[in-house]
Amino acid sequence: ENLGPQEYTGLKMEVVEWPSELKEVVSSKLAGKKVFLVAATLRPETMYGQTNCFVGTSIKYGVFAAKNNEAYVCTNRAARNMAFQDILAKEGEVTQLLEIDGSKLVGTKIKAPFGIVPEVYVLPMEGVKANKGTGVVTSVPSDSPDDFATLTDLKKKPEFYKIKPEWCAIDPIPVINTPAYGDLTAPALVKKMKINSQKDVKQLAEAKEIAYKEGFYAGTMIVGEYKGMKVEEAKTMVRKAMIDAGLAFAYAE
Ligand code: A2H
Repeated sequence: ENLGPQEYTGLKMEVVEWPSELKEVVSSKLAGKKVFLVAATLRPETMYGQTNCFVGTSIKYGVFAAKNNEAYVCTNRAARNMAFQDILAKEGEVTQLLEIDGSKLVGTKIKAPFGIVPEVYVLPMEGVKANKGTGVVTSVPSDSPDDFATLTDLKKKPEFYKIKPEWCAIDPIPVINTPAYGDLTAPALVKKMKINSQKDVKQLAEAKEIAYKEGFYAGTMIVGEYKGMKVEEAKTMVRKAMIDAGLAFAYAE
């Protein structure tokens, strides 16, 4: 579907607290490392509105050695791509310190770089693809219909999804105003298009397209350092600020 390479922003979400089930193995295998879940995003300017992060519960993730005693959680496939972009510890080499099932990552508390809510939780999403980006998706329900539909599902049935209600307690945060849909573009579109859940993949694909175009070409930032600026201009500036702060890196595939 994409011609040419996709230029993502790899967002570094530092682990603040592991789920109790992982604490022992992490303290023996990752001792002394700063560990980050790395989310691949095309919308760095929306990161003020992160409410959680998504992983696929049947996807296998690895923890890979990076530079400066850091380690990154992502798919093995993404780690290989990163190694050849000299993002990991040694150019061209992949060192996996630990393997973790996606289901076990759920409930991890992480930092949300540039987020108005500074710490969020890892939650399950059905549509996360193992063969795209890093397999980790940061969730911005204000501007991503997929994220909003999934978060709404989780809020309705936390027991079914085996999550604690407090992990999905944050509501969408206004970040961008669009003339057509107001301050919460994705929730407005999901409502208008009568999308009921993350399983409505066809309508969600359409909503995603509309939200993306509307946000990018007609959106205005309503929070953060670039408040008042057009999204089209703010996008590269937010991205650069994140990279300069060591909270993100360029990642292509
Ligand atoms: B975007 P493209 Cl606010 N599986 O980030 C499923 N979705 C994935 C993924 C994976 N493995 N890896 C990344 N993504 C999501 C923010 C966002 C995104 C907003 C609005 C739209 C949007 C917050 N989620 O994407 O197929 C990530 O979600 C719509 C274009 O490579 C990433 O950007 O074009 C986007 O899909 C990459 O999609």
